[in-house]
Order: sequence, then structure tokens, then C-alpha cells
Amino acid sequence: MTRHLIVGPGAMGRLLALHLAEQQPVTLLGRRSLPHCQTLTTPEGECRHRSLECLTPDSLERLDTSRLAAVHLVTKAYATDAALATLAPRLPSDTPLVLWQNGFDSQPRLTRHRQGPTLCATTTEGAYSSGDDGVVHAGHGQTWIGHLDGRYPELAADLAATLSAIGIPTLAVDDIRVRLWHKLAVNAAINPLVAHFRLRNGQLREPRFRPMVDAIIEEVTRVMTAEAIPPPPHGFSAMIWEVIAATAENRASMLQDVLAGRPTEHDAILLPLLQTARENGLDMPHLAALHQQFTTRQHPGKA
Ligand code: KPL
Repeated sequence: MTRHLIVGPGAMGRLLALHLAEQQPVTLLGRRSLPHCQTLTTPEGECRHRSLECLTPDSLERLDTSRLAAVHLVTKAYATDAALATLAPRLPSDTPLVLWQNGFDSQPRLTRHRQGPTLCATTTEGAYSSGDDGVVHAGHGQTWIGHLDGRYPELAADLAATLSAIGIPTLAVDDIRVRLWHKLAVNAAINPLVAHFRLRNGQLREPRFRPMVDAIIEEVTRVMTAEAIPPPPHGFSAMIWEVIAATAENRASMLQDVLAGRPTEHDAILLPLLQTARENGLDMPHLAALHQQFTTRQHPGKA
């Protein structure tokens, strides 16, 4: 049987690994070693224990890379290149790679420059880590997978079937680029603000924060139009406010990063928007100010 390699043992990486492990051989690769016995708490509150093969870069020689069904890169956006550089010399070039990152940074770069099939995935599954040995599947969601130019439809369909069969409902799509930009719009409107003010998503509906969200939605909508991204059925504003309502109790990923003292994904989320704006001569004062705030926070010297 072929094996799935999951790179990045954060909440989403382990959620995937633990679901896949119920039906397929799985290896989890992370920078530091984790307990092999992992607990998945389901949205219904059931605890499932699974033993996973967990490797680090130092033990990577134990991985048989000749029989990989796919490598799922589930690292933070800023860690993608380093993770792939560790792995690439050992991977047959035709190994399918699936990019699960937020933002729109590594996806176009790797799709264009990597030799083998490179697909992108985006998901609304909710998960958070409950320590080194457990992950909580907080809420069921939907996942979409596809190639940025609509190539490899059979591979996308196979992987969608595999993920759906393990309880991660997934659709193979030929418009993953549009879906990634829609997710980018959501992430840009929610993540930097909640991370900066340390809010749960639903607090953005309070009178103090609502105008800030609306100002960002206005800028994001102009960028999407310039990038020729078709709007969702009820428009960007309705989509973003719906996500805020649906995830009202969540601590967004960028807030979790801030609270844990980790770097944030502000470049992957905000820079593609700012770059499109610049190319189209559009002024984005709110997005630019947020990007500057997080850059200064992470690199205090860079004013
Ligand atoms: O995707 C998310 C994230 O946390 O990164 C949102 C949609 C903002 C949900 O919290």
C-alpha cells in the first residue's frame, strides 16, 4: 500500500495524519520529535488514539520515498520553502505534492517551478492542538483540492476521494485559484485584526471593530476586482461576515501564533493583495498599515 507523508505536525497536519491513519500508512514529519501515540478528539467529543510514525529531519533516512501516494505540506506559509528544501533531495520528482498553506505565496511559485504534480488545497475544517500528543477536531468543514491551472484532474479526484473516505469531505475543483483568493479575502479581513487586538472572531462584530473590518473588506474587494477574481454568490462582504459569524468563538490561526510567540503569516496573506494593488495603481492604506504593524512586531528593527 502507498503511504502519505504529512509535513508539519500542527493542528491541521495532525488532523489529516490521524484521519488518514485509520485507513492508510502515514508518516508525520516535523522539526522536533513528537509522541507516537496521538489522540484525536472528534467534534462529537469522542477520543480516538492512534500510533503514528513520527520522523524528524535527522531520522528522514528511514522514510521509503519510492512508495509515496502524496506529500502533504501542511507547514505555516513562511516555513514551506525550508521544509521542501529538506525533503526535495530525497523525493522522486514525480511525487504528488499538496500545498495546504494559507495565503497565496508558495502556491504559484511551487506550481510553476517544481517538476512534479503540485496541487493546492484549502479547507474550512476547524482544528486546534491540545498539546504535543493531541489534536481537537473542533468542527466539520469542506475541503477543495486542485491544480492552479486545472491540470492533473485525475490525481485531484483520487486525492479528493481518499480524503472524503476518511471523513474530510473534499471536492476536486478546476478553480482552486479562485477559492484560494476567496480564503485570502477572509483571512485578510479577520486574522490581522483579531491577532492585533487579541479577539475571538465574533468580537469583530462589536461597534468598535466593525468599521475596521468594513474598511478592509472595501480594499480587499477592489483588489479582487483588479485580479479578476469572480465574487462569491452574495459578494465579498456577505461571505466575510458569514465566516465571522460561523467562527465567532474561534481564536484565528494568526491570534494563536501571536499568543504562542510564533511568527505570523502576515506576508503570505497581505503581500499578494498589496502587490496586486501596487501593480494596478490602487491605494490600500488599511492593508498596508496592518502589514507594517506585523512586520515591525516581528522585526522590531525594520521601521
Ligand atoms: O481560517 C481562519 C484562520 O483562523 O486562519 C479563519 C477563517 C479566520 C477562522 O478562524
